[in-house]
Amino acid sequence: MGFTAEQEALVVKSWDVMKKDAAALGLKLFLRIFEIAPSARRLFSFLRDSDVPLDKNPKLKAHAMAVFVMTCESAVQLRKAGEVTVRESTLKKLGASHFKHGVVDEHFEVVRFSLLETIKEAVPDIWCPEMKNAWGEAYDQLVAAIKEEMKPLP
Ligand code: HEM
Ligand code: ISQ
Repeated sequence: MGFTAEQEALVVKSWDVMKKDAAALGLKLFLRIFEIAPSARRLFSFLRDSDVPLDKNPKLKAHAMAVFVMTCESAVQLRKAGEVTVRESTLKKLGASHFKHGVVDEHFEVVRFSLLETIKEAVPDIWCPEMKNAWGEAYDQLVAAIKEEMKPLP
């Protein structure tokens, strides 16, 4: 199925509303993930090596933002190019680092579910099945591109 201009607009519109609350959203996303998969916490070095509470962790927001921003960008590219065109070197790096940190299929599912729930709570007034599909599809295609590169860097 191709990605339409309407789907792109749904993703971009909701991200525009959400980004001013980026810090709170990022925290919510992490909390949701660890509620479902507590063991995933150990994967993140900046959480593992730190005793400060999650909401005080300086790196947490930036990391959570990467997932929102890259999924949103993926939606824009899918509409324009019909495929995820994150720079080749970036995808290789993402694939290699997620491979190295021990990320597996189940983790991608937990993050997908958590991401969609977080967005739903952030934009309840405009949330609809089409919006859920658009974010879900953009995420799936981005993940597929990352998974293709999930091997050690040469
Ligand atoms: C690191 C994006 C899915 C766990 C990162 C980084 C980015 C990123 C940009 C930092 C740069 C790097 O280390 O390569 C994404 C995107 C995802 C995704 C766009 C899906 C669309 C996941 C999933 C997990 C995960 C499903 C597992 C729960 C990690 C870990 C790191 C990381 C453990 C390293 C953190 C550290 O520095 O210790 N991710 N990620 N990621 N990601 Fe993801
Ligand atoms: C995946 N990779 C890096 C950071 C993340 C933050 C929140 C949810 C998923 C993530």
